[in-house]
Amino acid sequence: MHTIDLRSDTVSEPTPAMRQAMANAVVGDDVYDEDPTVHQLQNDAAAMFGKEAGLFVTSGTQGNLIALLTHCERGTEIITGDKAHTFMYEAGGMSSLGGIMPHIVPVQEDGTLRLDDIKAAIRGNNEHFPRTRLITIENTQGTVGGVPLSVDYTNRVAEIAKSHGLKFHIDGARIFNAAAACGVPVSELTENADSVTFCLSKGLCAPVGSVLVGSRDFIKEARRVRKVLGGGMRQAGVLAAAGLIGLHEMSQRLHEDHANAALLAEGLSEIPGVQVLSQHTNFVFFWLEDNAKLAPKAFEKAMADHHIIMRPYPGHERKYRCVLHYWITRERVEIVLNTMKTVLG
Ligand code: TLP
Repeated sequence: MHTIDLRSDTVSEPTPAMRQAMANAVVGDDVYDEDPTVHQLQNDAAAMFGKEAGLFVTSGTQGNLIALLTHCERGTEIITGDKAHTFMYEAGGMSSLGGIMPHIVPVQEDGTLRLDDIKAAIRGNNEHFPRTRLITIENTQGTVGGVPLSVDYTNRVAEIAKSHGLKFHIDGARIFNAAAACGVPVSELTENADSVTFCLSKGLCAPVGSVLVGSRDFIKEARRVRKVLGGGMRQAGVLAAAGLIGLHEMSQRLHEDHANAALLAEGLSEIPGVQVLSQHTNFVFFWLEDNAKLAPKAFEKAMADHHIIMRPYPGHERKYRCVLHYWITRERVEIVLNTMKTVLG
């Protein structure tokens, strides 16, 4: 990658090893359930997450939607964060396609939903109310800054779900970042969840795809829902081959991205007109102050002239999100900092 694109880790491109594996992938028709590379990815993911089965899906959005549609009937309700990706950035799919109502509770600055808020949102048995079916959390929590949620917190939410007969889904788009930050295997963060979606195409660098994991029965049904959504893929082993490298190799190096994020945050804090708001895992948020030498659009243009792409967070003109990934090396972080010093100095 020639430009330094800090908008998201979704822009990360496949590594040379991935391209090689894709070229050599053994494939079959996965709608016939005959693609050995997809099988391997699904089985390896399930094993790593401590679940019985996995399903290769096209995206994180599709994985979350399939999970919700599989767990919940029409007219039921799920409890989710008011800043959760499922609520804010999935185009209302759970409602338009599944007839599912989101019951939102506030996401706290530390990325959690208050346990009391979750309990209070669970509907009682009253014919006027929709029925609560599921609780979902997001780990890492993106909108508040890529904050990792702990094993202890996750287990507490799981306990609430279990004691009320509810399903528990984790949007683990970046759960390997959470695992790296918490210093635990990913299975510890997912042990008590009924289902988890995680993305191969963000920090793990695969070009396409996510995996949904859960029980054998759940995945069997989820496979049908994926078909309904037009998500059955044919020789998907070409994509799964890259995913396998993401799962086994790239998942083990995310602490490097976290260190680079810390380096970026530290450097940004010394630049005039820049206020660092937070740094967690591979996310850095900063504020371009009113007294900065350039206004947002001019700043973005000046950076783009140096082949560096930065964008404010949707709906926040001066709040920028930088997301670190494999292609943003330490040297590139230094280039970003030096360029910003020149542009804003
Ligand atoms: N997030 C994207 C944008 O959609 C905001 C990003 O650049 O961060 N869950 C979480 C927590 C996510 O951050 C995302 C993508 C998804 C699910 C959806 O994944 P995709 O893009 O594969 O559908």
